[in-house]
Order: sequence, then C-alpha cells, then structure tokens
Amino acid sequence: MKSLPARPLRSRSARFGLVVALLAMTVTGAVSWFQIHSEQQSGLDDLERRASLLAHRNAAAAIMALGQPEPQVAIGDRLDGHSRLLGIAIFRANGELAAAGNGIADMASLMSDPVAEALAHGEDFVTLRRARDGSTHILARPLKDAAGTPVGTLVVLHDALYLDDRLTRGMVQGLVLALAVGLGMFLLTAGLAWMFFERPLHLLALWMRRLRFGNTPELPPRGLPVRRLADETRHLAASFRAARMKEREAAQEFVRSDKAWTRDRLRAHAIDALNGEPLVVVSNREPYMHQLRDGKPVLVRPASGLVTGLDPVLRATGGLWVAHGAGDADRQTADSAGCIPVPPGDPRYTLKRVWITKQEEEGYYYGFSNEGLWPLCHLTHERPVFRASDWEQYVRANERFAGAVLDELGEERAVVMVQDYQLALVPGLLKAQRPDLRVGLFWHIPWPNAEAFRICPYRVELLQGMLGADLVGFHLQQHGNNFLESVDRMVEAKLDWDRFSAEIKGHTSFVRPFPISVQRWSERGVASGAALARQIESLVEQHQLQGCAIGVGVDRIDYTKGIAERFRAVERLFEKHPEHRGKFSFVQLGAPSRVHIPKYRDLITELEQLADSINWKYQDGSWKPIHFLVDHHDAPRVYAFLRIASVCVVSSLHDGMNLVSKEFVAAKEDVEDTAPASDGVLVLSEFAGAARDLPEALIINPYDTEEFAAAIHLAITMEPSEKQQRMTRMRLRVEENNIYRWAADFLTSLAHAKPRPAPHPEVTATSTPGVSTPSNS
Ligand code: ADQ
Repeated sequence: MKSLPARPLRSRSARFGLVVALLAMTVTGAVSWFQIHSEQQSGLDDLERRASLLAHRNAAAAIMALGQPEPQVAIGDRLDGHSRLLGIAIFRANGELAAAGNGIADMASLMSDPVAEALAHGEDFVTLRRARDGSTHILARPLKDAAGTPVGTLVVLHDALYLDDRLTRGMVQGLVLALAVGLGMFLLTAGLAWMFFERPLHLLALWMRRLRFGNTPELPPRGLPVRRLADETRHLAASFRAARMKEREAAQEFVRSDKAWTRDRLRAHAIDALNGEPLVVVSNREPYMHQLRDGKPVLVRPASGLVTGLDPVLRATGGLWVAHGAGDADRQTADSAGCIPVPPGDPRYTLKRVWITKQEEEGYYYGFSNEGLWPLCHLTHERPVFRASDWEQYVRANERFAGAVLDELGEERAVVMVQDYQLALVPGLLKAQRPDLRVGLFWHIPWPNAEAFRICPYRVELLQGMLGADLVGFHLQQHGNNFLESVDRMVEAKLDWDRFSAEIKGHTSFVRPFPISVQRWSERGVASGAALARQIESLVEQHQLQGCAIGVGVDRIDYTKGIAERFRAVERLFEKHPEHRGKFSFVQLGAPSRVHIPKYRDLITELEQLADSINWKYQDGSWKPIHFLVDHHDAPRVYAFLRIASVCVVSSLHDGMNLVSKEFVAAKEDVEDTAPASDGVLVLSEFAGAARDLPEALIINPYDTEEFAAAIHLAITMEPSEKQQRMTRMRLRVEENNIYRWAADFLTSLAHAKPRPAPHPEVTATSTPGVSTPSNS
C-alpha cells in the first residue's frame, strides 16, 4: 500500500489552493491599485487648486510688477504660510524670467516649457515634472493687460514629493496585503480541500487497493465527503469479503479435486497459495512490446521461452509484470507510470515497463548478462567476457528493477517471482528493503559446476544477491546441486544438504527443481480445423513443400541452440541417404536475437551461408534441402509448421529446458483433427534439460554429426506404430506437467519456503522440513 504523500503541495488540494490564492491576490492587488491611484489623483487636484488660488491672488500684483524695473520686490513677501509651495515666478511675454520668489530662479529651465505652453494657448497650463530628487507641480498662468494682450506669465511651483512618498507607501502596503491575503487563502482552501476531500478519497483509494489485493479486514475509512459513498463502500466491502470467502472455498475444493492442471485450476490454486497477496513477476524481457512500424505502434510478442512460460501464468492469476520497456513505441503506449493493461483487448494483468538508458542496456543486458553470464552458464566453449563497466551497469539496472517493484507495491505485501540471470541481484535488493515480501527466483538457464562458475569475478555478489530469495528454482536438480556447491565454496553460508537450503545472515533460501513446460496450443489463439488446414496449405504452397516430408527447427538464433550442427547433420543425411533428396525438406524458423552483439550478428550470416552452400549442393528444381526463414514468426505460424512437421529437431549444445521440444509434442494433440497433421518424431539433444522429461525422443549428441544424421534418418523412416507410441507417451506427460502445474508447484513451494528456526541439538528431525510440491502429492 502506498503511503500518504508527505508533501501536500504536490497534491491536488495544493494546486486548488494555489489557484484560489492567485485569484485572491489578483483581486486584492487590483483594489489596492485603484485606491492608490484615486488618492494620487486627489492629491494632484488639491495641489492644482492651491496653485490656481495663489495665481489668482497674485496675478494683479504680478502685472503691476512687470512694469517696474525690479519686479522681485513686488512678490517677495507674499509667499509665507503656504505649505509645500516652492515659490512663484514671473516671466515676461518674450519668455524671459522677470522675477522669482523664494529663490527658485535656478529652476527657470524647469519652467520654460510650461511658460511657453501657457503663452501659446493663452490659458493655464498645469504639469507634474518628475526628477530624481522628487516631483514638482507647476501651474503657468498667462498674464493679460486690460486689452487682453499677454504681457507675461505667472508660474506657481509646489513640491509634490509627498505624493511620490504616498504612492510608494501605498504600493508596498498593497503588495503586502495581496501576499497576506494570498497566503491566507492558500492555507485555508488547500487545507480544507485536503482535509475534507483529498485525504478521505486518498484513504478510500488505498483501502480499495487493499480490498482488491485481499488485505482488507477493517472498515472503510471514515469522513468520506459524501455520505452515500460511505454507505456504498461499506456494502461493497461486505460483498467483496463474502465473494472472496466463497471463492476461496470453491478454490480449495477445486484444488483438492484430481483434475488436470488448467488455467482455472491454477487461478484457484493461486488464491490459496498467494493468501490474497498479489503475484508480481519481474523479468528483463517484456511479454508485450510496442514497436513503431510506418510511424504507428504495433504489438510484438517477443520470441522468448520465459515469456512463453510466464504469460499464461499471469493471465490465470492476474497481478503485475515488471519488465524492461524495450520497444521504441513502449513509452507512448503506456501511462505516465509506465503501466499498461495486457493482453491488449483482453486485459488480465498489468505490465509495468521499466525505463533504462541505452548505456545501462549496453552494459547490463548485452554486456554483463549476455557476453558474461550467458556463456558462463552454457557450456558451449564460448569465452565469457566480464568488464567492470558492464558490472556497474548490471548493478544499476538491477536496482532500477527492484526500485520499480518497491515503488509499485508501496507497503503492500506480495509474492514476487524474479526471473532469470539478468536480475540475480534483485532478490537481495528487495529483501533488504522489504524482508516481509516472499521472493522467489527462477533461473531459466543451466547453472554450471562450481569449477566453471568460479571464473566470474563477481561470483560472491551474484550468489549473495540470489540468496536474498526465499526460493531459488532451476529446471533440473543437477543445476540446483551445482548452485549449492558454488554457494558452499564461495560464500559464507550454512548449507543444509538434507533440506537443500542455504542460510546466510539468518535468512534461509531453499533450492528446488521446477522443470518448466508449455500450455496447450488451443489457448494461444491458433487456428484449428478447416482454418488450420487452409493455413497449412498456403504455407506448403508458399515454400514449395508439396509432397515432401518436413523437418522443422524453431529457435532464437543463438550459438547455444546448435543450429549450425543441425544444418551439418541435414547435409550428412542427404549425403548418406540420397533417397531422401526431393522427398524431405528441413525448415528452420530463426528469430534474430541480441543482434547488437557482433557474435550474434555474425551467426546469422554464417548460418545463411551454410544453408546456401548445402542448398547449392543438393537443390533440384523447386526442391531444396533447407529453408532458413529468418524472422520473428507469430504463434499461429509456428504452430502450423509444428503441425505439418514429421520431424522436429532440437540440437542445443546446452539448454536450461528448451520449450520448443515440448511445443512440438503439444502440437501433436488431436492428431485426427486436421489433415495433413501427423504424429511426429522428436530428435532432441541430450544437453537440453527437456531430454530428462522426454526420454522417448531420439536423444542425440549434436556434436556427433554421424549419430545426429542417423537419428534424423531414423525419424523419417520410423514405423508409424512406434512413432505413435513414443509421441503418445510424451504427449500425456507434457499435458500433465504443463505450465500451470509448473507455476502451481513454484507458488506452493514459495508459500512454504519460510525460514524455520534451527532445530534444537537434542531433537533429531524425522521428516525433511522445507518446501513441498502439491501436485506431486
Ligand atoms: P530460450 O533460450 O528463449 O529460453 P526456448 O525454451 O527454446 O529458448 O524458448 C523459445 C521460445 O521462443 C519458444 O516458445 C519458441 O516457440 C519461440 N520462438 C523461437 N524461435 C521463434 C521464431 N523464429 N519465431 C517465433 N517464435 C520463436 C530460456 C532458456 C530455455 C528455457 C526457457 C524457459 O534458454 O532453456 O526452456 O528460457 O525457461
């Protein structure tokens, strides 16, 4: 649950308060300005009245004085007792200063313009002249003789400095008043809005969130602004609790029944296993990516075993998937928090995209993960590269992912499933902040033996990060053994080989095998019946495969998948068995992968050249031995190829599990449903984890080209009854041990993987404590 925002200024109430405060300040400012302006005007009017009166009183004397040789004497005594009066001056008709009282003769230049104006128009001219040391009010009155002829000008000067002072004072007061009013209004309105609206509604939102996640035993928050809302909320909570209880009972009933593992059964099981807490998946690869095509965002489903495995799980349970937003249209299709409901059109869970910089992606993903850890964990004789700068980015990116999860969860409890080698540090980072979270880590690739893992310069940090998880899962027991062996040798941890766990700083991590599997193809929106037959027909026509038995391979183009070895085995097949020429074609679907790494880019070219050279050797008319279709093919197309293939070849040099082998087996369900579907034969590398689950496949060593070619020959020529027998056994096993069961097992184990107090020395354990797997019981 997210906590209340500490700074209300960021809230809507603060913004509302700010708007009201600005309005109030504007109004107060306008009123003050109007007031100041009127006072200023009345001050000027007052000065003008006084000046006019003085001019009137002195006009006659001034006319007379103008006739005298020393007019100064005539006005000298008349100026006492007039406040703010600077003086009176008399100008002759030619604009020359005749006399100036009170010593204002030095201001003659200030008066010359008003005098000229008054003489020119024959009437009073009033003006306010501003100077640095203050303003002067000037009234110039033309003096006329009895015949009305201008004989001079009388000028009255007043000191208007007090008006300036009054203006400045008024403006400062107005500003202070406006600010005080603004502040008062801000505090009042923002405070009231926060107290009566925003806070209760915020609490309601948090409460509803907790209700959704099933953690809401208490009553709804008090003080909701609308009484009806409070009533409705109470009813909603009551019905929610009742529904949840019912659902839980039904779920327990369902789980206890002996039905096959389906999406519904997993959903029911998750309700129980998650104990009302949301499920959060964290992985580098996102399940739904948006790419720009012709300026428009287009949805892309990445070719990834991890995505294939986990998307159906989250679709079943709901929850949150946190992953790197790698698509160039990902930002524009997500909201401001990077979230988007998925699958688009039928939303079942939320995808939160994490943004990492190009530099981080370079070091964390391409560098440390795929040039370091990937070759380290896959024994394919590719030398791992460890750069200090890549490690730095790996740490930073892991912190970003962990931060995104913590940010999204707030204070909510949750069950977090961290995925794969790109995020080894995330469990430790999560637990450091939130020891109450239940954290599982699933490692999708092999774990090498301790001797091989030892070469990693960051082995201790990696192991410590992983041991933050309560449960660490691998596909095979052997990978788990290798992992514990590495822990034993490289970090200070207490190992318990009976419970298969490691304890570090009082925290226990259990290590368990969970062989991953697939869902039914019918759940992946593929065609069936006549539509599938039409699709197959068009594929056959498009690639001129008429009348041919088809072998198929489906892989990300990766050196661990043994695609070159496969092509060489196909070549050897046509060499040794010319009878298959023109009658058997091998179709390789290859999704470009990690092409930013030169090794991967070069591999595509290398494979294309190899396929070309084999085709050049054996091609005959429209028939060719190898169709290398480099593309990201959608699920219906992959399915159609798997359906028509009579042989599927998986020749990984090393593989955690390999889902394609299981997808091929799953594609052979309802064999009678579609012509020309057939049962098929799986040729499978002994170095893929899947070889343990599918022993009925023709198991090969991909490095042994002779044996490999012989296995393909055997697959093509195998008796139908034997094919069917082998395939039926594999199919039943894949159907039973499907992806839902994998997820259920993992979740149950995670639910049980709680650190237990160390047994008392006197007490000998009679049972193996730790985790259990429900579906095995
Ligand atoms: P990957 O190495 O990605 O997975 P894999 O298990 O074979 O390998 O899964 C590949 C997925 O991508 C399959 O679902 C396949 O159908 C799909 N795919 C492959 N090529 C494609 C193409 N050209 N077009 C479209 N789709 C394509 C990692 C580990 C594996 C482990 C999985 C799951 O390396 O060992 O089995 O995770 O844990």
